[in-house]
Amino acid sequence: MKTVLITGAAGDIGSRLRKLLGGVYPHIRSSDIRTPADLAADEDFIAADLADFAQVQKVVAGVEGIVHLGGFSVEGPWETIHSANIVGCYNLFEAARLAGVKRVVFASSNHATGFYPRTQRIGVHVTPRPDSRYGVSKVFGEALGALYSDKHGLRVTCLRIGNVADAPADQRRLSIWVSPEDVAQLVRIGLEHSDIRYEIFYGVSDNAASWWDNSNAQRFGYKPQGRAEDFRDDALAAQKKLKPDPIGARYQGGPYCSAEYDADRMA
Ligand code: 15L
Repeated sequence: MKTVLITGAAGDIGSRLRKLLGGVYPHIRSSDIRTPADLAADEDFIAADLADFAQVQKVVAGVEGIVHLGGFSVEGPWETIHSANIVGCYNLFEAARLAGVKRVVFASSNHATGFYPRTQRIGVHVTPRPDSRYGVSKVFGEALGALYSDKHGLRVTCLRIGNVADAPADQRRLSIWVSPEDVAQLVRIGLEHSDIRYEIFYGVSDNAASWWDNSNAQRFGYKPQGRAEDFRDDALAAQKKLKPDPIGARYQGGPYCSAEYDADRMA
């Protein structure tokens, strides 16, 4: 893997991965709709709007692998999600196919399955239960990845990312937190492991309170180093300062579930 493209390179995960993967692959190209604030003079950066197919084609030309973090990374209005995450994701996979790209690692999200209750441990083969328009767009991306893998031979890895941060920010994050280094490890498996065809992994560290069975990632050699438990006291102290969210507290997706929630009205 000589040339790897990182989309969404100006975002938090993109900025971390540009650094963590910088010494791993000979050439990292990065792209985003906006220029990263910390862009170094020697970085190969091409600005592009994912909703514009011609711009996406320029960005993917000549790369072997793509880490697709680009798009809208939280819940938003349908027009925004549609353009950045539905049209944008389609453009990315289609441009990759036309350019002969070999592998894509797609940043899916825990919000693809956010409406599973916290009392249920889930693996990667569960029916999607998205908790937001954003979560629906991640289910769409996972489905596109399967299509491009099965029909066109692209090797695709979908990472259902929990929450990437230096430390878990609250009680929910004690279950879903993933260290930046562990995300980089998962990305490398997606870009390098010879047996990858189409796989889904949870992007989560070695958390005692995890809701996810990540044995599929372990099968490919994933050995998470981060442990949310090490930050337990701080996370629980931060939780005490948050407004109670009884609906969010029931479900894995937390506030993404309680936002706009009115299902009880139908009961
Ligand atoms: C996500 O998918 C978001 O990109 C991130 O900003 C967090 O909201 C995270 O989920 C989370 O669930 O904490």
